[in-house]
Formats: sequence, structure tokens, C-alpha cells
Amino acid sequence: MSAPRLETVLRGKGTEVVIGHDRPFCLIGERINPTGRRIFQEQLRAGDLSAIERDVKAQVEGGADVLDINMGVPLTDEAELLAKAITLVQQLTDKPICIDSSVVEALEAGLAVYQGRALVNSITAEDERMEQILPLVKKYDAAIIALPNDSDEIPMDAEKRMVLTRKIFEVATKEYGIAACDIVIDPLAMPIGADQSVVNTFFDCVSQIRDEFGANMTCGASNVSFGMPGRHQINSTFLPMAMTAGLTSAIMDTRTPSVVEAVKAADLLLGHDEWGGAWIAAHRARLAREAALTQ
Ligand code: THG
Repeated sequence: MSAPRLETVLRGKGTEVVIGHDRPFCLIGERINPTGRRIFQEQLRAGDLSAIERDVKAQVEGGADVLDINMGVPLTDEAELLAKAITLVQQLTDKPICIDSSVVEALEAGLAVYQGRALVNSITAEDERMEQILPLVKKYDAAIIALPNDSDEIPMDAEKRMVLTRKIFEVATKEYGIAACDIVIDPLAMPIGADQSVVNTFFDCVSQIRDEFGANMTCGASNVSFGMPGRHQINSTFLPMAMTAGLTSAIMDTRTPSVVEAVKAADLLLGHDEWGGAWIAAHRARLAREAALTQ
């Protein structure tokens, strides 16, 4: 028998987002992240956060339900920068935020200024990470993304990832009092170009985690196509397949309409868009925009 399906509630200043297995897929916009963006990094280092405004707008217009914010810029005070960025983003949008950092002090500074119920990104199954971060998740009443790896090595087989997932649920719920519905597992999506089996392993983990825990899951959607040509096509095929296995959200670039549309079509086909209401409304909005352009 499979476990009851859990729902994860996130809140921004005004908007509540519920991640769940019977709901539309949750799109977490990934662009507020300076990794690999040299100019953005220089601006942030100089204290200029103005580019964030454009990124928020583009991710929200593209369909982001939640915004991931990562301020990992070398040679900066990440805690201070992340807190500033979160405050700014909350002035620009009511959407909930996914606070993305590997630095504990930055996660804490972000949680301290955040208004609402955040998603913290992330912990691993390492005791030290859980010890440092789970008390903060509890204190600030947040939800947490957890990755089933324990050292720097990522386990390549589903069974090892399941062992670590079990450990995360056990420790987080029993030792730190985190509700199971607030644990969102990232089953580790990896590049198909590196190894042919990684995406099958991922799907295998997703369906096992759904059946054993009923938990919500997310992943970095573009990881799978890294290093391959035709990345958008790969991403827009991957997501509906992952959704069928039980993935309930993804960290992705919502500026790419073909990938977002693939997710929305999958919501419809999987029965997560009642009467096709959202699909038909989006179609009508597109027709209206096109008509306005040809006026
Ligand atoms: N799991 C979890 N969190 C994550 C990831 C994950 N956070 C970070 C990352 N992965 C997801 N976010 C991004 C943000 C930006 C980009 C990719 C993933 C990005 N990539 C460009 C590209 O792919 O071409 C450019 C970056 C570069 O040049 O290096 O912008 O997996 N829990």
C-alpha cells in the first residue's frame, strides 16, 4: 500500500502556494542566481541589486509560482546580500521564496527577514548539515529541500538514495520535529550526457519516494540536459516524464515557453487541471496578446 500523499504549504507576503501530487506542478523560477553570470556578479559585489528586478519580472511573467534566490557571489558577505535580495524581491512580488544557499549564516539571515513561509534549499543527509539547518527550519516554521547524499559523493544507485531519504525523514521528523509534509526531497537529477542510466535512476527514486513517503519532490530541471545540444527539447520531455513518476515541482528557468507549456500540458493530461481551465485560459490569453500585437 502506498503512503498518503502530502501537501507542502508555502507563503509569500500575499500568495499561498501548495505543492502536492494532485495539484498543478509547482514551477520554481531559478534565475535569481549569479552562478555563471559574470556581469550580475560584479553588480552584486558593487551593491547594485537592480538586475534582480528584471529577473523577478521575467520569471513571474513566465509562470513561476515560487522564486529561488541564490546570492552565492565569491568575496561577498553572502548573509547580508541574501537578506537584502529577499527583502527587495518581497517588495516586487507576493510569490513565496525558496532560499538557496550552502552557507548556514546566509540561510538564517534570509529566514530572519523573510515574510511568510519559505522553502529552504537545502540540507543533505549529513548529520552536521541537519544539525545546523533543521533547528532554523523549525524556528522559522519553514519547509526544507533535502538531497539524499551524505558526503560530496552522490550515490549512483536508487537503493542508496532511498536509504538516505529514509534517514532524512527519520531524523528530521523524530529529532527535530519537522512535519513530513514540510520535507521536499530532491532525488538528484544528473546530466544524461555523463551516464545513460542517471535519468532512469532518478525516475525510479521519484516513484519510490512517492509510494513510500507520499512526499513532495523537486529537482534542478536543467541538470539533465547539461552539455547536450537541444537542451530545451530535452528539458520539456524530461519534466512530463518525471511528473508521471511523481515529481511535484522543479527549479527551472520559466522564461522558456516551450518547457513551461510542456509542464502545463502534462498537468492537463495527468488530471491536475480541472476541465482544462488553466490550459484554455492560457490559450485565450495568448490569442489576445497576438491580436493586440497585430493591431
Ligand atoms: N537542486 C536544488 N537546488 C539547486 C539546484 C538543484 N539550485 C541551483 C541549481 N541547481 C538550479 N538553479 C540554476 C540557476 C541558474 C542556472 C542553472 C540552474 C543557469 N544556468 C545557465 C545554463 O545552464 O546555461 C548558465 C550558468 C552557467 O553558465 O554556468 O543559469 O539541482 N535543490
